[in-house]
Amino acid sequence: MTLDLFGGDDPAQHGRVTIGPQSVVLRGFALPTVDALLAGVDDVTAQAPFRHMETPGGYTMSVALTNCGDLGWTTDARGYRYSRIDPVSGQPWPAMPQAFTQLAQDAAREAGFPDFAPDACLVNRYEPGSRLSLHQDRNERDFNAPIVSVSLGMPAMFLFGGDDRADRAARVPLFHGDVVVWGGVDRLRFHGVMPLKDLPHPRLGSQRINFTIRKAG
Ligand code: MD6
Ligand code: FE
Repeated sequence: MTLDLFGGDDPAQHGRVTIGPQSVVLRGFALPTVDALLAGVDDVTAQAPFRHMETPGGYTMSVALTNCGDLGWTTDARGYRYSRIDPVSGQPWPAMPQAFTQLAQDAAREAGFPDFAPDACLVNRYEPGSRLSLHQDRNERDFNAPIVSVSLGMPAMFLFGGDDRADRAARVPLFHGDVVVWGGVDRLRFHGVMPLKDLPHPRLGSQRINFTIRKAG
């Protein structure tokens, strides 16, 4: 067993880690298509650059984000919502790269969700110190669909809690190429990301990219 917990591409970490009744980490599942996924991220961010959004509570998020697909998640002083239009450009969000849709459907099937038809993808960029406080993803219309989450670049400590904010959260390290799928009874569990350490990744340097593929509409 390797102790290289933050090494990223170590095949010894590959496999399937069950984190809930309908939640699984697929270690390294995205590695075979990482070139296409990163090209997709470049395409998307060329059209809809990463930005730091404001929360309804008046904080600026430490995570920078953008979207692709028919619907994109946004937050501002008026609240959280999905919209078809990027409020920065006034244009529709960039199309979902085929590599994202394919990976999401493959991972969802692997996790027991065979008919996943995503229409939205939220792309997050973390720098050292960026964090995401405990939250539920509940702006989507249909909680029957799972969410597929892809991690690239620096490792992060993911917090996977319960249905109540106060429930104890498990700590799940996520590495370059890992894919998390959760849905069903786990769909509304609280979760977050601890402040990122600066452990530069050979390919992406001092950043972590996470994108979550969803059915929002
Ligand atoms: C992240 N992920 O990993 C943040 N939400 O950077 C999420 O907030 C998330 O990974 C819903 C489903 C899967 C996720
Ligand atoms: Fe989330």
